[in-house]
Amino acid sequence: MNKPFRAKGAPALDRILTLELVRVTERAAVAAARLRGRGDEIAADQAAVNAMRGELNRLAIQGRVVIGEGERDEAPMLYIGEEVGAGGPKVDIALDPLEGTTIAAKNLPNAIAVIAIAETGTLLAAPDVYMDKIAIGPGYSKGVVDLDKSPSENIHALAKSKGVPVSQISACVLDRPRHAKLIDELRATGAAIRLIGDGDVAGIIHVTEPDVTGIDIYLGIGGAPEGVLAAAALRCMGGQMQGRLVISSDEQRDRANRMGVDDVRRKFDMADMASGDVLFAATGVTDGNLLSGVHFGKQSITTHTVVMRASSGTIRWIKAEHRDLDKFGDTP
Ligand code: VTB
Repeated sequence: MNKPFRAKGAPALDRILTLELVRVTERAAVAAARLRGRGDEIAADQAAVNAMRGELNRLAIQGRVVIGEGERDEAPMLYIGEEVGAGGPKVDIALDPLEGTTIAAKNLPNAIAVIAIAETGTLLAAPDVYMDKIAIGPGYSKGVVDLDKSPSENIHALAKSKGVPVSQISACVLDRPRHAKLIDELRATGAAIRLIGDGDVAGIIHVTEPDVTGIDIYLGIGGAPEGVLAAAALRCMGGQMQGRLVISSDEQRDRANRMGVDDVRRKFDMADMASGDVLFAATGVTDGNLLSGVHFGKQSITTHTVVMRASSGTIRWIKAEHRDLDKFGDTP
């Protein structure tokens, strides 16, 4: 396990917030889960956003959304730069009220509601462009895999370090045409590939528990905001991750520059994307490899959440049974 670290000189986030955060993702997950499997991504996402925003505004923080639902001129709720919270210590927030909108709409595994709360100025303000990512779990020596090495080199290095044949390594990759070459190269090594439809935050988290999830490494191009959320999770759980923006137009480069990324070719380490103390919470919307989804019973609703903190390295798995159904608003 990577040694958890406390940011130099800066006070760690109030630990009370750790448990408060659970309510925020629980609320978003329940709202999204009500619309699970209805084929309507927008409605499920909007329900999750509304619920998360309502609960965030009850938290004793003065929060600023750094990674959110979009940029201010698009006027979504929880836009980048939006101030949230009921007042309190200043924090930066990265969120995705429904990560995996398509998988939720199809009721497939691993849709989650996620949030990270960090010391101000410590999260990478990533523009909504693509990011090339690589991630492995804890227990490996630093640098065993690298974004600048070929997929084949990385798989062989990982297998050697794990002490298993390459055929026992399993990689997680987003199922996209842009990954055709990557998939061919990975297959040529003899490694297995888990192709996922969406949800690379969960995909990256899954590398931290290979014995449970069957995933050793995450590779490929997904959203940059999701990359920052995943980096925040890995800072808490241990492991290694690198990411590099994939810029495909001058407009994207300008946007990245405006958001403070001067060198758009920079290879970000997980600690560059989430550099200070950070709290992270995720609640399952649909059943997944590590988190169960929301279950609606006759008299209660059950949620499953992981909440963790980088400075202490504590990881809590919280199964909650909610009996006061009124708190979730309209009942199913
Ligand atoms: C991934 C995935 C997300 O976006 O980041 C993906 O984790 C990347 O974009 O759940 P494309 O869909 O264009 O490949 C999501 O699918 C949605 O935000």
